[in-house]
Amino acid sequence: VLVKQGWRFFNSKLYYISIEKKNWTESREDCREKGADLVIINSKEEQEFIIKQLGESNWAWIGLSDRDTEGEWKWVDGTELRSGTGFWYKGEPNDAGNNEDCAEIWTFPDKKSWNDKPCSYDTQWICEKSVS
Ligand code: 2F8
Ligand code: CA
Repeated sequence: VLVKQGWRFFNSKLYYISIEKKNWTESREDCREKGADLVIINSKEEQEFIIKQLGESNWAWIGLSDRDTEGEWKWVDGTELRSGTGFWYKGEPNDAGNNEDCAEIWTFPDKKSWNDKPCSYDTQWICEKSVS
């Protein structure tokens, strides 16, 4: 389900939900042009807020990838996601086809969690920035 494109406010941060679709790198560039970056998800509350904004049965890029070192998931601010943490769907990240280095968030009724996907797929995305 598509939502209205634009900024929303949550816990002192602004979140941009795209309706357009771009690959992970171009999505990130769009965020940076907006003075933001792809979203970093630090809590269950933030995860749930984002899921609500995206609407059901949707998916979007988040600011997490293991492009530098396979299996080492890193946020766009350079911090590492400790292995065994985060909100991965069961069996994910599976690096399907040895080609899945970018993370998306799923909002399917039975799968509200993260998946790794080829970075080249055109996908909606979510930016986050501080309120200044
Ligand atoms: O079953 C999980 C699997 O589903 C898809 O592959 C069939 C996803 N690929 C894309 O969305 C491109 C995989 O990333 C996912 O692991
Ligand atoms: Ca996957």
